[in-house]
Amino acid sequence: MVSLPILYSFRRCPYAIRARLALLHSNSIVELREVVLRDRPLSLLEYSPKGTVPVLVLPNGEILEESMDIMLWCIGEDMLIGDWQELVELNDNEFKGNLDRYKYPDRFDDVTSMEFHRNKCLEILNSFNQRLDGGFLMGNGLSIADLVLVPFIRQFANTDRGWFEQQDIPNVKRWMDGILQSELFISSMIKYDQWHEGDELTYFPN
Ligand SMILES: N[C@@H](CCC(=O)N[C@@H](CS)C(=O)NCC(=O)O)C(=O)O
Repeated sequence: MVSLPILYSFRRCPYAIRARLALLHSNSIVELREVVLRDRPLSLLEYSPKGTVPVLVLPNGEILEESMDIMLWCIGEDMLIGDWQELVELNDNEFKGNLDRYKYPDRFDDVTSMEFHRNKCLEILNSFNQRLDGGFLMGNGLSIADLVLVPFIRQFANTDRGWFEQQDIPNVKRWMDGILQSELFISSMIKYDQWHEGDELTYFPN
């Protein structure tokens, strides 16, 4: 029997979502271990003491403990187009930092105001709105940038849906809705029970 890579994942985590999107897009099959963050399995911490998800354990023993490493391990070269690295950098630092302060203002002691951080994110989305004229972040086809960013922009939109809907960023909304309604995204969000040591194998996709 061929052993599969093992993915430690958490359904709602935007980093895990982007890893699952890349795995699905590249037709990879993995063993899925659904993690509950407050009850992390010992084996996850043994493979990756930092304890974040996603983590991919390869059959050769190599451990990928960053979502971008998992994406780059599986995604096709044809998806690596344009200035995607700059967008990942912008998303993972400035956008995510402001998103967290907008969504969880009580968790930080450097929060100016919820509106301030929401507006910082909106400024970034305004710039995306222009580049989304062609339909996708890198023009007229899906690329790694779309898969990397969409889970975070979804989280931003869902923080206050009523407010988000009032914003004048039609291309962003069309782009996001198109991806969220795609079979790829829907398959990435299928629910799995929490994994426990000794459970039967669960495949992703199943
Ligand atoms: N840089 C990491 C970030 C992963 C991450 O922060 N995941 C969150 C869940 S969304 C997590 O595991 N948090 C638990 C913790 O930080 O202890 C990646 O890209 O994989």
